[in-house]
Order: sequence, then C-alpha cells, then structure tokens
Amino acid sequence: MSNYHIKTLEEYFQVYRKSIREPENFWEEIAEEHFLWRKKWDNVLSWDFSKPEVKWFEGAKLNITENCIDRHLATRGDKTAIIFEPNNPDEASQHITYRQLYEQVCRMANVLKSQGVKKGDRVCIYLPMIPELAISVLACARIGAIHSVVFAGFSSTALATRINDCDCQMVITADGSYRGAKTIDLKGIVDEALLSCPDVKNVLVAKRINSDINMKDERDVWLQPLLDNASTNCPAEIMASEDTLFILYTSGSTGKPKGMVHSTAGYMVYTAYTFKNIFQYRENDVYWCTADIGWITGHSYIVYGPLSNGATTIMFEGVPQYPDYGRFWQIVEKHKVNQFYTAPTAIRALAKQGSEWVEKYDLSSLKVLGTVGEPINEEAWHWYNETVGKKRSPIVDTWWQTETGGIMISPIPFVTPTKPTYATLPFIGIQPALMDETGEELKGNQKEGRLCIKYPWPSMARTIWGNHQRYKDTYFSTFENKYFTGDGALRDEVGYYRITGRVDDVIIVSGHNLGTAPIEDAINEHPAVAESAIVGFPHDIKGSALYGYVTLKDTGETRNQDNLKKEINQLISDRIGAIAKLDKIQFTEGLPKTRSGKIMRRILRKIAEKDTSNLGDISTLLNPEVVQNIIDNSL
Ligand code: 7RM
Repeated sequence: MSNYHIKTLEEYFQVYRKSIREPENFWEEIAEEHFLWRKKWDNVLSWDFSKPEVKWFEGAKLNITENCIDRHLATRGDKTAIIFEPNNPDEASQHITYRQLYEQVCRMANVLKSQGVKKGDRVCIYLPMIPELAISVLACARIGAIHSVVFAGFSSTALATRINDCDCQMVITADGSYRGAKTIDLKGIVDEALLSCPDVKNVLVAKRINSDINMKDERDVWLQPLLDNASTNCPAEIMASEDTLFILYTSGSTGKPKGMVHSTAGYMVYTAYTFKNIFQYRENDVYWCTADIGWITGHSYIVYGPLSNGATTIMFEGVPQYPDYGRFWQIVEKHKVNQFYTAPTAIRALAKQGSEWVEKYDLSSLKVLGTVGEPINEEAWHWYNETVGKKRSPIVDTWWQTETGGIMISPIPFVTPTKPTYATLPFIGIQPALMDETGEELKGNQKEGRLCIKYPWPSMARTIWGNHQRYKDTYFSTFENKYFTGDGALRDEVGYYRITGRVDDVIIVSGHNLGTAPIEDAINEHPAVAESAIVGFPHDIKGSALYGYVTLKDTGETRNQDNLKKEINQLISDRIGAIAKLDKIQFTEGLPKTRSGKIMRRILRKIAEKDTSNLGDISTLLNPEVVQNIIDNSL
C-alpha cells in the first residue's frame, strides 16, 4: 500500500525517507494505485541534469482528463466538481457536477476538433474566471492540444508576444470580463493583439458581459451555439506520459517571457498528491484557491490537483474588495469553505482594512489556510492565523514556482508544526540544497544560501518552449548538477526552510548580506504600516545602502512623517540590527506589483538608483499608475 494520505509527523518522516532512498519505487506505487492508466510505464525515471533531460513514467499512456473527470463518474457523478462564484454577489453561483463537467468538456473538445484543432496544436486561452476557462483547459487536454493560458489582465502586447512565441492557431476569449464595478473589453484587446499574430486562424468567443463587439468574418465565432450543437461524447486522446500538457509563460528577470513546458503524467501525479496532503482534502470538503487560472497556482490547485482527487473546487470571478472588503469571507460563509488558499498580498490588503470585515461572517467551516506567491511577513501571518483562522486552522506557507509545477516546500497541516514565515519542510520526494556563492553545498542546519533542488521530481518543467538552451542556462548552469530556483533560503536549527526572496533581492551593505524579507517584516510590524519594499542603491562608503518604500494604512489620521521614519528605523534596529537601518524612506500610495501580486523590486531599484530611463515594460503591472507617482516623489 502506498502512503497517499499522510496523517502524522512520524508517517511524514518515514515516507519522506522512502521517497529519497527509493524515489522510483515510491513514485511508482503512488502512480500505480491512484491513477487511471491506459498503459503502464516501462521505466519510472530517467534523468540527466547536464542536458538537461528528465522523463517520468516513460512508455505509459493516459489522458489526464480521464483521471480528473471520467473515473469519478461512477462514484461522484452528482458531486459538485466546480462551484462558480460570479463577480457580482447578486448573480447566482453555479454548481457544476462531475457529470455536467464531463459533458461540457466533451462538447468543448468536439468544438475544438470541428475548428481544426489537433493533438499537439497550441491553443491560447484568454478568458476571465468563468466556467468556460476550466472547461477549455480540460477540453484541450482531452484532445491532446497544448493549452497556453494567458491571464486575462495582460495587455494586447503581452498577449501577442505569448501567442506568437508558441505559434497558437486559435484563441479562446470572451466578449468582456467583469472586474469589481468595472468591465474590461477583452475582445477588443484580442483584436488589437491579433493585428500582429498572422497565424491565428480562429477565435472562439464566449458571451459574458453582453457587450456590443466586433466579430471578424471567417475568424471569429460565438462559442455557445457551437457548444449547443456539439456531442457530449468525445473519446479522450491517448497521450504519452511525456507529451506536453501545457505551456505557461513566466517572466524572467530579462528578455522575453519564458514559456515553461509541462508534461502529462508526472505533472498529474505530483499535483494530485500534493493537493491531497497539503490541503488534507477529505471527500466532502469545499476547497477554494483565490488565484486566477492564468497562473500556475490556478492550473495546479484550482483545476488539475483538485479534480484528479474528485474534489469540489471554487472558481471566483471577482476581486477581494468588491462590493466591499468582506467579499472573501462572505464567500467562505456562503459555501462553507474548508480549505482557503490565497496570496500574502491579498492578506495584507485585507488586513489593512481592519478586522471588522472578517468578523461579520461565520468562518467556522475553515480547517486549513494556505499562502503562496511571496514570503509572508510576520504581521500578515499572525493576522491570518488569529483573525481569519481563530488560531484553529494551520497555515500552510507553500513555496513553489511556475517551473516546479507543484508545491515543493510546505507544512502538511495537522502534521508539521508551523512556524511563522517558514515554509518549513520539503514535501515528499523533494531534495533541497543550500549553496554558497562558490558552488559548495552548505550542509547541516542553521545555514543560509541559494536554494537548489538536487533530484528530479515528477512535475518539473521539461524545457522552455523553443529555447532549450535558455532552460539550461537559467536553471541548470549556476550550480553543477542541480536545479537552481533563483531564490535564497535559510535552514533553521531544526531543518525548517524560510524563503528569503529572490537572490537578486539580496543587498550587500558594508559587506553584510541582507535579505529584503526580514527587514520588510520588521517595518511591517509598525502599526501604521500596510506594506513595504526594500531595495539597495549605490553608496560611497557602504557599497550599497537601503532604500525603503513604505505604504501606510488608510486610517484617516495624519502622522508626522519624520517621527514615523525614526520609529521604523528603531524597529529595524531592534529586530535585525543597526546595520539594516534605512538610509532613505519614501512613503508611497502603493507598490508596483505583478498581476499575481508580487512586488516588482526591479522597478523600485531603478528608481532608487535614479535610473528611470528604462523601466522595462510596466504595462503588465497590476497598478502601473503608481510608478509615476513614486518617481515624482523619489528621494
Ligand atoms: C507559485 C508561484 C515563483 C516565485 C518563487 C519565490 C516566490 C512563491 C513563495 C514564494 C516565499 C512562498 N509561482 N514564492 N511562493 N516566496 N514563500 N511561499 O508563485 O512562478 O509565479 O513565482 O515566487 O520567489 O521563486 S511563480
């Protein structure tokens, strides 16, 4: 019997040891007992990080949608697979059962086929968080087409770059989308993008906001009538384990976005297994991840991981602040959410508004809270733990990347004792290493270095679309025979990991290596502070000095800024030491963020360095408008 569901710390250590000593036996048992295969593998794993090449379950045949849908029909046909919660709370939510999902995915798959999409073709999905998004993703997988979901908040230029990079022949979009009180003209953005995408032959358009849009003859087709006429039966394409399931773009520190390529079998096994354990999902639980399916978090932990476990997963179309700051908690109460997974940036934004919004709702259904995307600071961790979780629900701080496909370092709730700001222990099968600058591995506890992974895991990205050399250079060339994450981390006295942020965020002040996260934590402890970001700027004596951008809470009262600055530096001195005090503190209305909520320190660094000539493409930011303001008030 494999250990699919880990329930105690002893079991975790025992299974972890097995997964490291005999990785092939371990993953073979998990794969064998918990998934549906059309044909079993000949070989569990072959790998060579010098090429790099990694293959899991070679020789196996499967279709991931048979695992996510078909195999549940006998026992869970009437169970809700997806709960769609619309942007506007006055609009009814939809409960889609596994049987309905099966029929809708088959219809969509037949539509794709009728439009000429074949196995291996790339389909760009540019949709809001409506059921058609999950259905399109699964329909591609059903027929072996490669989906490339582009977050529907990206600009037409960003969309065009992604469409062209992997040569998509079709785009699936909607007339428009709702975002809080606003609507967005998605189809208009697609039209503009397609002016520079000559290879796109078809555009399927879902109706969401009933706006008056332009339909281009021969190219654009309304989706609904096609679905209505399509058959609810579409045999699954039989795929090889290493066939590409999807491409998902992630931004690099330089150059064009990288199309991370994920393959089928290993991705399925790892996302399913992590989902089950890290959220401790039980049969009748309702699970909610607030991410957008346009990010890896949505791919792995809204769609594939939950559905392959036969779970009920919520898709939320809206935003946390509409119609008011209680929206998340109102949804938790409404659907009796058991597992809630969100980003530190959302937690900080909600904490900034005060606890009243949370206290209005009954959150007693919550069992597990999760975070992902950024290091979570102490303040936010405690607020989440106390105000949302009432100290009853363990927080799983899950560290992972678009490239890793699934969660890599995380507590297992009720199993791993948590520690604020620590992602804690490696998940089953994951072998982390901390490296120093000279390329030596730092063994033993109480070490800090660059975070690498020493051994393949099933859901790792296999390449960058069209550029294997870049894949090798970015991830496998800094440290020999290891996957380099780009993050820094420390390992404490018991072996718990804390992610300190991207390594390029490390600032050397007078010869001391300072990570941004602990300094930001100290600043954020100040009761008036909502958020902060630290960057380095050149300094004659210290080499680099620290520049802090600080956003204050909306309390309505005005504070003396000089006093605030002194208090902030005092806090830093107390928590870290005088070495980490800030030379400059600028109060900001907001910090520039990516659409997935990560603070763009690169832009802040340029501003601190007084080099604003080339800030790069800021149009893909969540809030490009804050940038000019920060420049105008820079110190
Ligand atoms: C899942 C996702 C990846 C980068 C990663 C880190 C940062 C993500 C955490 C975190 C500290 C965490 N994919 N990151 N999770 N840092 N603690 N729990 O976010 O490709 O968009 O980003 O995000 O720097 O390298 S991603």
